[in-house]
Amino acid sequence: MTINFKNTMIMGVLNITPDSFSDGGKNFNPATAIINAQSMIRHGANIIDIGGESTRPGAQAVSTTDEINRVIPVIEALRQSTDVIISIDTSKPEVMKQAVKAGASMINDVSALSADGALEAAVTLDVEVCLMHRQGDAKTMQQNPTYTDVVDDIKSFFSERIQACTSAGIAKDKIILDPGFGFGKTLAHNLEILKRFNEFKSFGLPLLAGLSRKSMIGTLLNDREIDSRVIGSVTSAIIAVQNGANIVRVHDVLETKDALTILQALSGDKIG
Ligand code: YH5
Repeated sequence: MTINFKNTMIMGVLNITPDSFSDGGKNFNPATAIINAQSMIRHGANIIDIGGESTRPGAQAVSTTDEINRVIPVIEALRQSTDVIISIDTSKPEVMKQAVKAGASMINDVSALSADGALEAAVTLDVEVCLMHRQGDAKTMQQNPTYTDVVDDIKSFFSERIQACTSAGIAKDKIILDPGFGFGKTLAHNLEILKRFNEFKSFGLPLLAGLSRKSMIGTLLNDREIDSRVIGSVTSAIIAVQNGANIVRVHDVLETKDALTILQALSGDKIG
């Protein structure tokens, strides 16, 4: 399968961690992870985003070796059994290299290739890269996020990172942009980003939206617990697509696919 941004794509989340707060570490065993990935593919996922490090505030940092040992067997097994696009969710250059060697064709980096050696790794690997915006680091980002204008500030960040990538030798048409819902943003910031999502279209690049199960949905639904945020998550994904998102990163693939199918019937857009 190849990436075709004319169609809306579903990216299914596969966390290979013992402590993920969105899915409770259910994929820590590689065999279970593969079964869950195959089920997301059956349900309509076009991309599987595989991550071995939790972004949870205060989560244990994971060593490069541990991260590699978690994700590589799953990438290899999926590569052998499916033609789905495999995305590696990491900020570490060595993990990017091993993952692409094992069959990944996309890098999803919540730190937008800012680690030492990450830009260089992405140039050599010549795969799609998703640049996500984040204010602050995992520990501090929710303490007091501040912006002059949240959308304009994120657009300035995108300009700077696109420039850094293209100067390093990454082809512009390999870049995907993501404003990073929940990463150093208040509820008001997240809502403004969702409402004005279309403004990120000005770069002429594909846009990714990750809202699934996040705190903003829990807060809007009166502190709803994580596994009862499905309808809120699907609704948010649909709004993001209507406002210009090309890829939605979700935990609940079947439900999101159904909603996108209804939207497609109205708009004539293709899905997948
Ligand atoms: C994203 O938006 N997000 S990991 C907290 C939750 C539920 C889910 C409190 N990686 C993104 O999914 N990569 C993550 O409940 C991402 N864009 C991209 N590109 C956070 C997450 C989550 C956090």
